[in-house]
Amino acid sequence: MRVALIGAEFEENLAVRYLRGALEQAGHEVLQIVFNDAHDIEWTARTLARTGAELAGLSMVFTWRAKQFAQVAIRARELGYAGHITAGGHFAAFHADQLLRDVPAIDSVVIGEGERILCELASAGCDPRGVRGMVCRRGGAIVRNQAASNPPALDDLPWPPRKQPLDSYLGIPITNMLASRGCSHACAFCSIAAWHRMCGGPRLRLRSVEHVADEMAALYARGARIFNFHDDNFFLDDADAMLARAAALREALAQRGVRRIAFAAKCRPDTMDERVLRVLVSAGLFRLFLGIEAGTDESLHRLGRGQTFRDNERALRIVNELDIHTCFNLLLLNPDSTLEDVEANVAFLRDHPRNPMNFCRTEVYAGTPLHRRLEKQGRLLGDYWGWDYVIADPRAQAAFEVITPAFRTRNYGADCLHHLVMAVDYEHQLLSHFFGSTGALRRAVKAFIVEANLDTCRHLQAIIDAVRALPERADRPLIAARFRVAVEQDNDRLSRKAHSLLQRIRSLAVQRRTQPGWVRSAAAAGIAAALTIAACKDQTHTTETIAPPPQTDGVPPTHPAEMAPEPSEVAADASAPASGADAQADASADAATDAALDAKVPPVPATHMHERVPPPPRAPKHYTEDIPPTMPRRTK
Ligand code: B12
Ligand code: SF4
Repeated sequence: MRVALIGAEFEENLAVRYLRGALEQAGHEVLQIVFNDAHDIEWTARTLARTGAELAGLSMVFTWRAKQFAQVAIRARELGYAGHITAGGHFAAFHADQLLRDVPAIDSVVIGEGERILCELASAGCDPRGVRGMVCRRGGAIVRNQAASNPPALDDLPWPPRKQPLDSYLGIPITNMLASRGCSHACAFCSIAAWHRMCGGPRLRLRSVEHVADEMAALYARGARIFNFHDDNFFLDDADAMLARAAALREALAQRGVRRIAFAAKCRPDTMDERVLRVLVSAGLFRLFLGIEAGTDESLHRLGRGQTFRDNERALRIVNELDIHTCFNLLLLNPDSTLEDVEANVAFLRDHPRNPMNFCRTEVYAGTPLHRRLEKQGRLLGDYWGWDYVIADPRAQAAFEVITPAFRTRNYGADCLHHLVMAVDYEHQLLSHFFGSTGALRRAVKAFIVEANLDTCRHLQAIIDAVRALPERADRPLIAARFRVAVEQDNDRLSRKAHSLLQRIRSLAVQRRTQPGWVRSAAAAGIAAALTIAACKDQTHTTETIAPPPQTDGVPPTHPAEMAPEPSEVAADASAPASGADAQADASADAATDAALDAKVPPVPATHMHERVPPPPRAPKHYTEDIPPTMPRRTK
């Protein structure tokens, strides 16, 4: 059967690719349609309508994009698509009844991991009635079939097909992996814990070390040298068991001839163990996404994180001592934040400025304890396409209404400043790992991270101070717009620095790769072949993006960002903060930067460098090896 799978693909979408692997193994022909942007609804629907696929699967994982996927289904029907449309992924599964009630274009919904269920649906000729794990319409009613369990043995699943050719950074091919599914924790805001509760079965399933190493070795043979692990928590709670698993992985990779690689993983601060990290670093670990989430015990408790402020401090100290590129996100605002707590979180950021970070408000996802609590308290606003809420403390709510629009271009979108900061540190770490950096470049990179973070703290503190002094009925959109002017001025200045650093990093990488001595040692380390394979590939982003808060259709508050005047409208306003004080603020930021660096950043032996070679080309916005948005290949 011909099956079309429609999903986002910002890196390699492992959800879609695992499904594709299972369907292809069962003998089906799969067309993967990449749908990354609301502007592509029409193109995606047309492409689907032209495929002639008997079965179409929508990967509705992200809540904030769910409506766009529904629109694709509706538009494809208008264009005459007559195949069976099923939807899967977190959003679809949590809202199966609502989707089937409200979107007639969708025929059925899959609850749970879809490999087996989708194959059964295809073998049943797209008749969902006898397929476990499906919800569908029958007569006028919505019927929920018997539940299906998630695949218990991950080693039995076929490997997901990867991009051809692989993406690359600094010319080094990168791919994405999973060594486990699920998570043994249960944070109040998290979809993952809720998802595994809904799907049943064990909360955490591990692949065997041998199976992971086999897949990595196969990808290594294809040229992959950077492995991005998407496990929700790569580390086990039992540190001794994790130590054994880490050592076994290192050993298994060595036995399979996997030499110089770099891999990235996610980690909770309280499951971090220095012994484990040392083993993993020796196997190639170079990057961690650390679940800091909040900078005070009060917030951590409210978020149900089960970790403390001390765990966060300890974890940051260890990763920085081991020189692992580590970034984190802070849920700066949550439904019960007080202004004092927001300020304490900003103080945490100010005290820990060495790692790239971003921050946002805690969003509410279906099935989570947070969702249940707000629902019980009658505080949920909006609808299931994107829940909203008002923070209980009006001053914290006021801070949110000012911070979100003021930081829109600093926090959101692939090219925002905080992602640029992550990209600078990420690429520099890769440079150091594979080619070697220089002392001067390293110092410039680390100083830049501190400068950008302290600049963020300075603006946040200014907003908190302003909010504290505001009368209750103050015009928040206007105040937000004034702060936005100030933040965006600094965005421009810092973005220029970021791009200049990226240029230096990329130039040095290109230069090192072509130096005769380096080529010899790269050949010895097994990197040269990978670089040859990647020679003409673009880069994609590795940063952890954050989605903006939902734009509520229903009850207030109207989203402040929508109401904020453009910066140009208020730029001339003499009372706008910071513009006159820029030089002074910069000087104090510089002084703080220097102090933080002097105190903490270890020196690196200097080697020689040159900076003349142009950087590699930047990534196109869309990509798939099957159907790029601008060039539909297959028609009926
Ligand atoms: C990798 C990843 C990303 C990558 C994107 C990868 C891509 N798609 O290209 C990046 C880093 C870019 C990213 C970004 C974001 N992410 Co993210 N991300 C993940 C992560 C860690 C792994 C996804 C994955 O590969 N899973 C492995 C596969 C095998 O599992 P799966 O996705 O569940 O897929 C199975 C089932 O869901 C089902 N299924 C899925 N689709 C379909 C379709 C059909 C037809 C069927 C039948 C079945 C089916 O079958 C699949 C195979 O078993 C998940 C967490 C997680 N564990 O899933 C979060 C997660 C998906 N992300 C999440 C979020 C919130 C975001 C952000 C909004 C960040 C933020 N905090 O603001 C951004 C938004 C991105 C964007 N611009 O749209 C949330 C989604 C919550 C929600 N309900 O909306 C998750 C669940 C994390 C969480 N803790 O809550 N993310
Ligand atoms: S540790 Fe991470 S994946 Fe696990 S429940 Fe908490 S937020 Fe979710």
